[in-house]
Amino acid sequence: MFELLTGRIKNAVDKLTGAKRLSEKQVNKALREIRLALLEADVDPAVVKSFIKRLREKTLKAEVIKGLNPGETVLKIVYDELTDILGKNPPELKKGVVLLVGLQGTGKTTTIGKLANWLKKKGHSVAVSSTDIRRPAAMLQLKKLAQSVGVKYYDFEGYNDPIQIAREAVKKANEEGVEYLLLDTAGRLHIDEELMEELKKLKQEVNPSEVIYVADAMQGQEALPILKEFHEKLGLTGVVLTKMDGDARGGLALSVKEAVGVPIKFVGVGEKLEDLEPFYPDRMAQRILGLGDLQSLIEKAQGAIPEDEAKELATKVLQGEFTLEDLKKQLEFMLKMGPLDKLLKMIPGLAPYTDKIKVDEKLIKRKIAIINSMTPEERRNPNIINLSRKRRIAKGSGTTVQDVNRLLKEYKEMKKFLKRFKINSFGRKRGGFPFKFPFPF
Ligand SMILES: Nc1nc2c(ncn2[C@@H]2O[C@H](COP(=O)(O)OP(=O)(O)O)[C@@H](O)[C@H]2O)c(=O)[nH]1
Ligand SMILES: [Mg+2]
Repeated sequence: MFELLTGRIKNAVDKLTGAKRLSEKQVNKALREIRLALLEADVDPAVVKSFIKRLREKTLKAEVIKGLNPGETVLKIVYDELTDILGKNPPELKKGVVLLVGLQGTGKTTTIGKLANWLKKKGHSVAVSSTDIRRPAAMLQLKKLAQSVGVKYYDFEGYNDPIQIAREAVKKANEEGVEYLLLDTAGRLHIDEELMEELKKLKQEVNPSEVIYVADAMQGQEALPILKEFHEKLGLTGVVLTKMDGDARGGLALSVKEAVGVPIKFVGVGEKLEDLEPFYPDRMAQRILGLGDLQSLIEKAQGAIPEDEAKELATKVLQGEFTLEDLKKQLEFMLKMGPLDKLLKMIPGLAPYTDKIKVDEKLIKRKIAIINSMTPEERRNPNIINLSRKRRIAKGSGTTVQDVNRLLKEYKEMKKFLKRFKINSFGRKRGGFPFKFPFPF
């Protein structure tokens, strides 16, 4: 979502490289480009204005930082300022009743499912309930989500008073001692008085620890005035930006904190339960500047692959003993980490190139199926696989002999590549990318 911005900012500061000192003329030129890039990324114009103003003041005052060139110096300043407008503090949810509010269809119910999942994984006790009496289907939607996450769902089917539901849900949560009660609310297509009154009363009733506004990133700047109104009436404590996986330009993410004064706490990046990321301003700033987001990547990797297994795999790779069994593990690991293109964007330096890397999960699944259809002996030593075995394997995995051949060829190439890698010593940069992707996507 920030690809365009990433490329443009980098371009602007790259031009500063080579100069010994930051001249006003040069700085102005770079800032002009950054300003345009931000506007094109749909950042709120008022936010852009104050951002550029601060950048100019800081940049002109700045001495070139020791060890950095002028371009890098400015990049560092841009990074600090970006972190600032993105909100500074890491996200957290205070224990208690968390009220989710927003317009219809922005992703409130889905986000409750995702948040419940996130909190549960962190070891918290969670219950969810819905005050959305306007659409019975909405209650059922939340009930199903709660079931798949495995958290308590307080059922108030047939009730027709949101306030009463909220009161009883809070009472139940207190009795059962749950740490978080996530409360869903009804939305509307537009702001209307009736909804605002209902939400105000709800807030009074439950005395929430958090009032979270769920905004659809695809709405762009149009979301800002609505957000402001919700904030004035309800006193929001945070924002979740959903649908950041779509083609939203990211401008809203950069505008919310500065324009409304409420921090973004999470972003939704897909329809599945796992598609929620805590919003870390510093990491987001790194990502926007194309510096990658290593921390998020590491956290994801740690969740997806047990540490022992990761070490074992790394050792094998280093020793050049990379079997088809290991390839399978790696493919499974990729699936668990979620959509690969999202992941690749987090790798430093790769962000501007990820559009060119096509990722096909179906293909990965097919490859896993092929390896699954081999005997353990064949996985250790694929040379023994003859044509008749290839036919069996293809049949067993629902693929063709060509697919099997392709996988074996790719495996051989990977192995060759890894051997070379080993000789060149792990991690040493040889110009360009520190590594190439020999993987089959
Ligand atoms: N692609 C994508 N879709 C989302 C995301 N969050 C929610 N949705 C979809 O948006 C639609 C509306 O979501 P819902 O939770 O019912 O919205 P609500 O009316 O605010 O409760 C559903 O089809 C969701 O699957 C997201 O982060 N990414
Ligand atoms: Mg809903």
